Amino acid sequence: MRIVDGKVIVCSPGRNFVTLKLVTEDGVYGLGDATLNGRELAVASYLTDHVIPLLVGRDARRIEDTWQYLYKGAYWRRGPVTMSAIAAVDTALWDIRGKTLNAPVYQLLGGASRESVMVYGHANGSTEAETIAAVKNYVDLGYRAVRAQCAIPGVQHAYGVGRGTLYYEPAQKGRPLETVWSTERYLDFVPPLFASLRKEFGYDVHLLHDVHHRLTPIEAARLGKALEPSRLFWLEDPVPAENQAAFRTIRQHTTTPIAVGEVFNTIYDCAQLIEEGLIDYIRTTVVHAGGISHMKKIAALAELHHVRTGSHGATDLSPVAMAGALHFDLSVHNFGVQEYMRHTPETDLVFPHAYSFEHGSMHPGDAPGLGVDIDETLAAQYPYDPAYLPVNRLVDGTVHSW
Ligand code: GCO
Ligand code: MG
Repeated sequence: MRIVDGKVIVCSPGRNFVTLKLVTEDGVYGLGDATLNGRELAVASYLTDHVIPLLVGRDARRIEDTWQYLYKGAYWRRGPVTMSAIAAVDTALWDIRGKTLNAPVYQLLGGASRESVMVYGHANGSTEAETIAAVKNYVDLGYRAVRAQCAIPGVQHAYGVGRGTLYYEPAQKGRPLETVWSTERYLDFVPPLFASLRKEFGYDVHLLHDVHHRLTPIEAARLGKALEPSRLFWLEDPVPAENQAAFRTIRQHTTTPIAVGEVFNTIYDCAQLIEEGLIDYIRTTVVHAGGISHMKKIAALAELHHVRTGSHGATDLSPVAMAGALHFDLSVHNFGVQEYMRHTPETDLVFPHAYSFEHGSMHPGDAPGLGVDIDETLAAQYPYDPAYLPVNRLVDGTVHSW
């Protein structure tokens, strides 16, 4: 079963998405998400100019061999652009395999390890009262896990403040928005916020929080400790993870569970954190971490060390990535939770899909392959619309992690 054609579809139904479509000689096609927020066209070019020409003529069934061929064969390794491109190819090949065998992808990955996968939604507010109301909205929708973020008084554009109720979108047109950050104000504000949320909702709902890479290890340790009475499901990206040994400091001081990995690309980015038991949840995704094949390896390493998965699932991951994530989540034994930020109705129309949400959980559906398609005619009505993620500065103007 030879691959005869491949193309990259870039569209913007509410936000930008890059989708790879691979076609075989039998006319079966598979899809892969290759969206890298704010750097979309770099991956599109990597695929169109360098990868698709190598795929034409290859056997679509040789998924692992193709992965290794693209990874080792490029000589230059890792990085978000390379790994998102490889991920798209890998995901598209799993889609083709499932369609050919008339089976949903999760059945090819070992079958379901659970009935459905718990997801968490994003509750954002510009005041504590608004965040409480946003959490209530998710609880009313049936969610059993909710991430809570709030604007910080005196901090302009603090991370996580939404635009609209269900569709949080930080990328914007034109030059990047410049946000301002104060660690002092943040550290004073967050523990009482979660105390209020627990007072309001009790302990039956899982609460999560994303620090978005902004603290030092000792600051993160202090926050984790202060949040212990609120029993978070996880504290996400407390510090930037380039220096993984730094997580030892956090671990020595707090039992608040730690989640890291949405910006990781390979198992090598995860190894130290997992092997030293420095984290509890690994957040890599099929789109940015080498596809379903590579995610299986990360999950297997994590399973050895009691680390569970908690894949990134923001709106900048297309429904194709969401479907891939759900097949993965349903099948791996050490699944923890899946992030689920709803796509806009425009996006859902461009990418019709079989996955569904019920009672705070999702299921990928039983359509053959990934169970997601792209309406190319409709996609063509939404041309690429350049947008950037914000850039963050400290109060004195120093550039800080966003
Ligand atoms: C999350 C994330 C996102 C990212 C976004 C960047 O936990 O969902 O941190 O909201 O900021 O994916 O493109
Ligand atoms: Mg995050």
